[in-house]
Amino acid sequence: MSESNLAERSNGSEAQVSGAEVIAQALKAQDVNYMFGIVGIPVTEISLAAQKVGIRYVGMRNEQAACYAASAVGYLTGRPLIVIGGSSERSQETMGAFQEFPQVEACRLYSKFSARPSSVEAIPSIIEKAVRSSIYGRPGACYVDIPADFVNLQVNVNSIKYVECCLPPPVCMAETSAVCMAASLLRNAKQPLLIIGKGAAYARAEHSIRKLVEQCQLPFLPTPMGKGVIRDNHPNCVGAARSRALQFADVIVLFGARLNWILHFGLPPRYQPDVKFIQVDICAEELGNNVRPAVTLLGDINAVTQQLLEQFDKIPWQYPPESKWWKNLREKMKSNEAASKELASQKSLPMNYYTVFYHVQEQLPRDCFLVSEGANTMDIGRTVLQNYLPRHRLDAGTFGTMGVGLGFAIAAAVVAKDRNPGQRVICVEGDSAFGFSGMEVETICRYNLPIVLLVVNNNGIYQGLDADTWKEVLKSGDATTVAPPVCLLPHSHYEHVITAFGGKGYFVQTPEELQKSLRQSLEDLTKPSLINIMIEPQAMRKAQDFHWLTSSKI
Ligand SMILES: Cc1ncc(C[n+]2csc(CCOP(=O)(O)OP(=O)(O)O)c2C)c(N)n1
Ligand SMILES: [Mg+2]
Repeated sequence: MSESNLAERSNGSEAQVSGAEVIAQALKAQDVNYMFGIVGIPVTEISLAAQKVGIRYVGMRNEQAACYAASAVGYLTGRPLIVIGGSSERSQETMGAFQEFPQVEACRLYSKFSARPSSVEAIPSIIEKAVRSSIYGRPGACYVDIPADFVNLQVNVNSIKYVECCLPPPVCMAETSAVCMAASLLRNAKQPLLIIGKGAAYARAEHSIRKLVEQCQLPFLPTPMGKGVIRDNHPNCVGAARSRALQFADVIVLFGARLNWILHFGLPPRYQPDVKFIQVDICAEELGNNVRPAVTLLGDINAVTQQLLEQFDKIPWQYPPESKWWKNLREKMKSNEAASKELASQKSLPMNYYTVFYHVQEQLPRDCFLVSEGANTMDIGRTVLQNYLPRHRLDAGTFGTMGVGLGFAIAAAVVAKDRNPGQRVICVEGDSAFGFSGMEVETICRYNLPIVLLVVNNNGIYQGLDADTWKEVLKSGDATTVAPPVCLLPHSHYEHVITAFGGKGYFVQTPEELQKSLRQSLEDLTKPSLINIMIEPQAMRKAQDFHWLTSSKI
């Protein structure tokens, strides 16, 4: 309902408003503009009311995918995830009501704030608190529980007090003495390295970090979601020599990057035992995890980077571009890039991962959103596919959660449609990863979203079998006993999933077919496409300097 409608209906003191309308209006007041979900009793009216106040409602096929989509919108717009859950009626509590479950308690572990309003009148302030909690400090999800009987409860319109939109998160800066110490450590570093994490992307620190990199001529390495904060093809990006850079750096600045498994916990043998970390983070509890940092800079990453820049403005300093460290990194980048190119140029069929990604990279629009999930598909894709803009890469992230891809792609497409019509979303999926949320293809077609889905199909999880070997294996016994658990059905025609809903599907087996189908998909602005790319079922990653940290990938 628009505000003028609300005003009209509120003329008489008898005017009523429903709980659903209060929820919608309260969300709108907090500048929440997108809602993803699935309707059913008791939440259908909430989605209708949301549409009436101008919130875009995207009906998904699974709540999990809806949550992934909403979390991606949060990352892209700075308005994180609020989960609104319909729960059982208050009067039936403990009686075994329809879908009765301790939802508030269950969500508490996984969210920054989890609450059930005590009355319809309490909804606006609870929603304001949920939104505020989700964006202040380290961002995170919040849960608001709505008893079923609230949704259609009519209350006097004058009894509702909407809460003004919460203020943007306050910007906090690091201690000056710590900033001076960090600058001095960097000036004295022999082999410095900046690591740019997702926190830097979220903090929109791209301009200040790029300035620091260029002014001081420092090498930088993005984490998977930090890719694009500074473009991957920037001359100071040492992504192609990642292991070398981590292993030999003597001073490392972490910009919103956690020392978790993705960064090998900051420990030897992946790092020097005496490496000095300068940790820049908005979350105090993060500081000192796994390694005792040399300096901690607690604050907003953009503001803290500007503090560092002030130091280098006062007494200019540049890391020598002709240093041994730069030479060492450049050599390693060159040899790694040559090894990938060699794999990419292999002409044998079925194609390998590198061949596929090199052809995709050639046609990738520079401003596209790149979404990716899978194991080899995501890991190898990340090394070849370039990001040029901040917050334009969405992948399975720290948890490595399979199933996020289509929800992320839908979110990016919905945001792109609003902000930047014509912008495309390229969603690179392993065949297993695609299966987790495959039915969201219907959602993509229903809203006619500008998404090109690429399914990199090796017939399995990490690897699979070719059709003949699969047949042979099945001869030896029942499939549940003899089929390797990593295998999926060989030669699956995933492209039919999209043609079922009116999208365009392609089945490709050669580089030429891939090039052509990708060109056609990108040219076709009328409908979404899915390209099912058959690759060698046993194709693997090129040899790594270090084994994967986990003991086994199988
Ligand atoms: C929710 C969830 N379930 C299971 C896994 C375990 N897992 C890791 S990667 C992966 C799929 C990898 O296969 P695919 O997507 O086909 O990529 P490939 O390595 O074959 O290229 C699975 C199931 C996970 N990470 N997340
Ligand atoms: Mg696979």
